[in-house]
Amino acid sequence: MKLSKHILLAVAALAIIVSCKTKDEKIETPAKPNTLRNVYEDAFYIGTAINTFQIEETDSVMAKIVGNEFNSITAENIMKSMMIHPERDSFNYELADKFVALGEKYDMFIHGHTLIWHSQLSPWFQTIEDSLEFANATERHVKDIVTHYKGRINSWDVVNEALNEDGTLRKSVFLDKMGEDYLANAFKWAAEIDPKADLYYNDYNMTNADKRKGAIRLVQNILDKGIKVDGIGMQGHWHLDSPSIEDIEQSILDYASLGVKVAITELDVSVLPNPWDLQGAEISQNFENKEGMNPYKEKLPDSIQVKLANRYKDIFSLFLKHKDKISRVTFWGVSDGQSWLNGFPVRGRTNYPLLFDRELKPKAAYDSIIALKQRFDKQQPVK
Ligand code: 9MR
Repeated sequence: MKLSKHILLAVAALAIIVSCKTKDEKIETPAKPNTLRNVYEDAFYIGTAINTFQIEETDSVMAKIVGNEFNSITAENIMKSMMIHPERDSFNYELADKFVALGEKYDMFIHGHTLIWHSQLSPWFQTIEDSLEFANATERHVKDIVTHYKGRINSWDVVNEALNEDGTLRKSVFLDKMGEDYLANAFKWAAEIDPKADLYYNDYNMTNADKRKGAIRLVQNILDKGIKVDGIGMQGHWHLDSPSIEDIEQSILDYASLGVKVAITELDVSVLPNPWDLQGAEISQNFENKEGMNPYKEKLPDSIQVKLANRYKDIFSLFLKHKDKISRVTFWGVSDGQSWLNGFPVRGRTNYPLLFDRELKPKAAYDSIIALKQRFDKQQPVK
């Protein structure tokens, strides 16, 4: 009698344990919401560029979008030399520290933009006459910043936009003072400090044949010196009809053939007229706002919304096709209201280049790339 009571108790306890376990298992594996970062998790990082108000999470809706939708961040402006190293002898890490902390809070891949760039350059660089002194100050610039974030920033744009459109080296204070060596040295200095961080060369118009050849030469020269370059960043400031998918594909293949990763680092698609056929992101170019240049002041017509969604779908189909070569796709901002393309190459326009609208609602372009990946997953053979 006593024994059977014990057996009964044991069976009951076991039943409770088993039922709890089943419950726990169910709790442990809730379906992940279909956000960009979740849906593309097994393909490549999905990133966004963020500014101060996003870093400080002042808008709760925006903060939710950044945290839920993206698993990589780039600072749109606050890590440029002018901001982070304003005086020769003083660095200003306050905002950049908050940027990195935000990325850590959301378990993100954190990208540093940018160590060496001729634009938004801290004025003190231009005041150094002596070449050796300039090289030493530049070395300190690179090394101090990389040291500060060692082990916390996952990849760096070591050099940004060093090329002209014909593939030759852009005239800049760095080229002027240090010669071509500034390129290899910048990569060498960064690698010496944080060998685990991925080091990128980043530029716009990387689909143009001459510039592409120039970029390949530039990176190959550094690799030939035994200095590491981990990746090439194609910025991706594109338009509804250009560049062609074929040119984008050829560029991805050409860059990957160097044995480096390819990242799409600043993706946006302008929907506005581009009468000068201007490509890229040369910010010294700015034109007057002439009649007809700002056709969608109030609202984007449905027909263009659909065109944009299809363009994004085509671009992402290509990225998925080459996902083995692509490390990260980063949008240059979260919402249309934030985009630099409202001011370039014509000031004061209303552009619609991103995935979230001015009210922070996901656009048709957002739905199209989510649906694309879901279809893609269904077609993949189950391993
Ligand atoms: O989006 C950035 C914009 O807010 C700044 O005013 C501009 C100033 O240089 O830089 C923009 O970002 C650029 C990036 O740092 C490098 N590639 C081109 C981007 C668009 O100009």
